[in-house]
Amino acid sequence: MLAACTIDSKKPADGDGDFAPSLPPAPPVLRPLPIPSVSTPSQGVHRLVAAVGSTQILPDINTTTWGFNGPFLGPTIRLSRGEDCVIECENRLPEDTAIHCHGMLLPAPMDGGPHSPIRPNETWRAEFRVEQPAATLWYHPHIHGRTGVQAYRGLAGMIIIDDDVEDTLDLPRDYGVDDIPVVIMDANFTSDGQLDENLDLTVGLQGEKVFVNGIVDPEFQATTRKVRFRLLNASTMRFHNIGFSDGRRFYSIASDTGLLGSPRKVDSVRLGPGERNEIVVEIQPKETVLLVSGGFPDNLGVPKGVMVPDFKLQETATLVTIRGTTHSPTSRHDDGASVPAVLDPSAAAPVDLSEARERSFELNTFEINGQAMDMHRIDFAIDHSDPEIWWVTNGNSDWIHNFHVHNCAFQVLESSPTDVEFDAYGWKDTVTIPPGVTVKLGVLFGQYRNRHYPYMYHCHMLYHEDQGMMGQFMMINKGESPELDTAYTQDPRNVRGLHGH
Ligand SMILES: [Cu+2]
Repeated sequence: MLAACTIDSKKPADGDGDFAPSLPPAPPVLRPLPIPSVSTPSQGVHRLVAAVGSTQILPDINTTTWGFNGPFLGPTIRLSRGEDCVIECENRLPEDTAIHCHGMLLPAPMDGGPHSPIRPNETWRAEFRVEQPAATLWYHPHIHGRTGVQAYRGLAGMIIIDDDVEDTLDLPRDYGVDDIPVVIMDANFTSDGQLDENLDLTVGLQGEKVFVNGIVDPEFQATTRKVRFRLLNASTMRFHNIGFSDGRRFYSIASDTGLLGSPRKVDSVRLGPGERNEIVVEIQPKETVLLVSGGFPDNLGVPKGVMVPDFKLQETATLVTIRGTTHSPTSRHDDGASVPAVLDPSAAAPVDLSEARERSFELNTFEINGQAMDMHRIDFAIDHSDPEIWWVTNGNSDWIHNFHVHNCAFQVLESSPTDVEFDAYGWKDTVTIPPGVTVKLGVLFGQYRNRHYPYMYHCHMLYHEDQGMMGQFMMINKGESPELDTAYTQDPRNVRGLHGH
């Protein structure tokens, strides 16, 4: 049995009051925070249609974007543990896509990775049983080489899993009222208000404008004192250090793949691309406070002057202006911002890794263990049902990477050597790895077997992933050997620019 997480000893104490962002001026025009609709299954099927549309990310400017069931982003898919679910996605885009449920434990053919392309005018179907705890997950494209630009254009949506443990806790859960999805993205705009897709060869598609649920400068009217925000960093490359304009403390209650064992009182949470965190904060009647991306005082370990301007690690942005109203009693959660002292006890239980197989991964721009992604190469196969220990090293001395593994949940057991703070609490599927740092992960996998379809592990900075920073593993039965039966090659004729060129 391993000792409990040792990472805490290297970090400042929780909520130590050092979150003090210098903020940009107050936004001039505020619009109500859009709340993505909740998908209603039709005859048991959650149906997504990916298509080109037009939306006003910036006020009064129509921008051509991509979305599911609408011009930008997609509906929130709400699922319950134990449920048999069906998700269908129709591709009305001018090029191939693929839809991956990020953080979901499911059979490899349902994983929606690069081997499950959806050709234009085709529909792809995923069927699986939800077999994991309550969590905030999301769905996004995963077509090899085009994931970054497709996500940048707006293809992303939230998935909320409910379960009996979460349901018994006194937490805000009235969707759109006191339980608020916060999908954070960024983009650059051309002079005529279109998405600027000029690729920066250092940082890919990373934007000056940061926006939430599809618009810049949103305003949220809090009608209860206790509000839960489900934070999703859906940026393709940008890291966010998220807190409040007055440095107030709040509770972090969940990480990527589920509730924490107990809440953490903090003044900021750090999210790399793809990561999630659920927070609960108290909002006073009639007050105004900003949810902000506050920048990283420690540059996430990136040496000053090297990549700092490019990665925007020092830049701040207002995410949401929050106003407390007079608190009409619309919710039972009107008793201040206390949260249960115990959330999910099983999340805190140590995992027996005494028999765990160990693997090592070294990340270097843009390779993993010295190899770039090859759709035809299976990097390794797992033929047992035990947890594994993965040692993941960022071999770059001045680049960050953000490591993600499909069909699993992991704990960050140790990290070395660093004084850099990054969010490594609870059960995760994606972890920031600062330059030169090694993390030790205790990994639990979904237990489906398939010798024809792989799962992916990759850097979730989507430009890095698209450049080949990805590998493939299979979950197979003992004695089997992997045999990829798809030799999917993207048809270059299907890859077009946003505006048809
Ligand atoms: Cu990377």
